[in-house]
Amino acid sequence: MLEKVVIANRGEIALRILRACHELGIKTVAVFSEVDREQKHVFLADEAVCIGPAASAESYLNIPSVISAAEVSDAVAIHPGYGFLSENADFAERVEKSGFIFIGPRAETIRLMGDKVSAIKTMKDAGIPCVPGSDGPLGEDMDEISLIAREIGYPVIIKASGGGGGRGMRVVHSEASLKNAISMTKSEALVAFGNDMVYMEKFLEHPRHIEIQVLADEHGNVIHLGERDCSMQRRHQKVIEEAPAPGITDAIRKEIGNRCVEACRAISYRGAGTFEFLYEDGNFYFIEMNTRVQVEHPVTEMITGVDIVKEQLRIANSEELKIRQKDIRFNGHAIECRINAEDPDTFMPSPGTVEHFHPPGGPGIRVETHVYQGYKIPPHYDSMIGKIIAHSESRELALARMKMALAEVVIDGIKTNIPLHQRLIDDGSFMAGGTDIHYLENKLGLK
Ligand code: MV4
Repeated sequence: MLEKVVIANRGEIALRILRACHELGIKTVAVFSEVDREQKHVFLADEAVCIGPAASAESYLNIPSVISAAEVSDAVAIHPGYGFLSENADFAERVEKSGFIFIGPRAETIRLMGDKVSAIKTMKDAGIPCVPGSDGPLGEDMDEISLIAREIGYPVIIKASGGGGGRGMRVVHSEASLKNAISMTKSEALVAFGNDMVYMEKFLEHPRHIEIQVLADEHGNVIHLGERDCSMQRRHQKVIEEAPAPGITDAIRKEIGNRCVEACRAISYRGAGTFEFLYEDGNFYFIEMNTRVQVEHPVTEMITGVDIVKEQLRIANSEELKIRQKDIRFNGHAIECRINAEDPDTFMPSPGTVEHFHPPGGPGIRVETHVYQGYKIPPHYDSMIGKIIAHSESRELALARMKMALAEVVIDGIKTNIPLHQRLIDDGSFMAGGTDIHYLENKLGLK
């Protein structure tokens, strides 16, 4: 097995990775910023290295600092978690050039998927259904572009190739506003991503966000672990995720899952990955691929029994996947609520000291958090402080377990979004299942 791994992240995912490493007998090196010494995983790691000041740009995003931590600790590999450097192809490349294993796909795969035009082209060629669109970057010829838009039919959406996750997009409802929308998106993209390439897609008005989890080893073995529904979101921040997605039958799952597996084979994908789709009127439309472990991976783990982070570590150790597709069974239903240190009404961050903390428990309840009583949540990072996952044999029972878990939690000293989760878990439409990506924002707007 890998001897020693640097955990290049913080918070709940750093703790999650540490637990997986220790289960596999791997030594861990925590890296932390000056305000992060008191984190739970820093105490539990075999070694810990301070990599710089509180500002992410000078610590968790500082490539030389993170690589130095691997050098001084004699580690063999670096796990990037999610966010920060996890999808930075230059980081992956420099990790490997420095003689360490990057726990994730090859740098060229990350680069390919980071550029959305090349990601979509690659996936379309590999047999993945995509949104009708320009099939490549938009050029200079407005007559040609107008023609494409007319063929697709309005509304269309202009997206920056360097964007993703909701950054750099503009919906266009008519030909009159097309030219201006393109030039605005291009100039914003140039500033934000250093690249003004844009492309066009049909704008789907009421889709759900459904994603497929895959695992691939470097020997050509690939499996899918089914789908997650992540439609419950606000401003591109997911709030609740679940698996399986309501209404997705075994036959549909098999069809789209196998296509993702085939696409991974076609590009010699390695590691854990997620195909993001918009799902509307019974059809899947690929939009992006994530080349990292995701926040919501536990819902998939609960229904499949597969430990995705341990699989990432084994794959990075050049092992063959031991699990075959025919061995994967989808068992029951899992729901995850992301707990944020924020005002439940204004969504403003609420950092501070956790004065009292009582996590929920009982059958089918899993808590992923680095928070403990007395822990001081710093204001410098994302407000997500943990996740509650409820698993049961049916969606209805998983919801009932989540409702109890949310009632049990005590977190004093800071504000959290738990009251929002309590409203959502009791919302008639959410209880029925299958709400679209606009549901939460509409509900909050009507309030
Ligand atoms: C879309 C779309 C509708 N039609 N593309 C937003 C995030 C990025 N991953 C892609 N996004 C969207 N792309 C077409 N052709 C609607 C969205 C979208 C969205 C997608 C997933 C989850 C939440 C969303 C919220 C608003 C818009």
